[in-house]
Amino acid sequence: MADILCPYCMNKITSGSVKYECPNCGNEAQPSFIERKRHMAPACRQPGCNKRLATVRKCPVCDVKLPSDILDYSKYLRFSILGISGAGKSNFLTTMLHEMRRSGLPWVLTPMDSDTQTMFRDNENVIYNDGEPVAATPPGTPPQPQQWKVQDKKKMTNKVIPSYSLTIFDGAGEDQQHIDPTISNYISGSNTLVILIDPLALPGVRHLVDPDILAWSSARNSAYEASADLVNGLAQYIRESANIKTGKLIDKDVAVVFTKMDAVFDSFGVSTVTQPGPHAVKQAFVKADADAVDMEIRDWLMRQGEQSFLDAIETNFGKGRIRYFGVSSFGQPPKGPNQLGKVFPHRVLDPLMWVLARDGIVPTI
Ligand SMILES: Nc1nc2c(ncn2[C@@H]2O[C@H](COP(=O)(O)OP(=O)(O)OP(=O)(O)O)[C@@H](O)[C@H]2O)c(=O)[nH]1
Ligand SMILES: [Mg+2]
Ligand SMILES: [Zn+2]
Ligand SMILES: [Zn+2]
Repeated sequence: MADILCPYCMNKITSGSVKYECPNCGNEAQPSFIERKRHMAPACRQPGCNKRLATVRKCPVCDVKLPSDILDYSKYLRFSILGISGAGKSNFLTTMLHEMRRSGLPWVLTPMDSDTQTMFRDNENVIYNDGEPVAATPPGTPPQPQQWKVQDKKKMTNKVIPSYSLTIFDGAGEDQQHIDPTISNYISGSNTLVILIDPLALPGVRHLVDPDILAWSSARNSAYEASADLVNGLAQYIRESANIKTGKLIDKDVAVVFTKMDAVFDSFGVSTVTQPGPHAVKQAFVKADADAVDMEIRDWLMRQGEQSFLDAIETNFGKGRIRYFGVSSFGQPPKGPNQLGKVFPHRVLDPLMWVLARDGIVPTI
């Protein structure tokens, strides 16, 4: 069976350890061997409950109520958005989910719980109706896991649609002094990390950008003296979270995603990364396109004197497991402080399509 993590505390759950509770009397009910095997709710044997089914499933570690279909997903995907404060995580997450939902792709995304639905709707309204960027996440907010269900309409057989659970954390990586134990479990259990980098925080890049656009695109002054410090800080956070010794490579696939690309498009000239991504149209992860983008971003960093950024990524994550992406959540720079022009997200689906392709859900062509 697929390896399940509790969506709330990220501890491992198996079909043998999940707790069943009676919705009538609140007592725990023990399933039989067969019931366990078939993920069936056991009957409550308390007097007065009349063998009513104990349908409430709870996490054996944190005791929180689990989605009722938690044992039925074919795969558990983890998409964690890591990045320092102001990197553009919340705006990226919102536009990525919005695009995925309206793209007409056969992978249908639905919120698994009401918190996820509310959080997404509120942020979506801010960007698409109010024309403003999502506000900075208040410091100290515990990172909340968003729970999405991904259903693969293309692989429907006998009226059964394969479903995957997708957990997304917005907020990991900010507070490098205090590692959140939930995120820690999550990062340890993720094969792929998605690291968001604000290109405007890199000293070699800032000078390319108009001062107004720079001001409207940075929540706080997030400039770094040296780009290697930014990477090393994030890598240290990942090491502490996932218990990886200093000096040892972080053995995971990594998407390094440059946000706010609209502010630096001019310095790319004629290129692939400034063109819309082809993955949604092709309903597949187009490897040649992603390879071209990866190359262009590496070249561009070199041209801006940012070899130290590339080196810092390589010394922490190794050579072969990194892929660079370039996205813009808004598609063009803001028009003023807290004021967006028309929003047409650029390539925001690329990293997600890669992650889904890694898990064999989206085909690679
Ligand atoms: N030009 C431009 N600016 C962007 C883009 N995405 C985000 N920004 C700006 O970057 C700032 C930070 O974005 P957020 O999404 O709040 O970043 P975050 O990583 O969630 O930051 P915290 O919540 O503070 O940790 C905001 O002022 C946005 O206006 C983009 O695609 N283009
Ligand atoms: Mg945020
Ligand atoms: Zn009962
Ligand atoms: Zn739990």
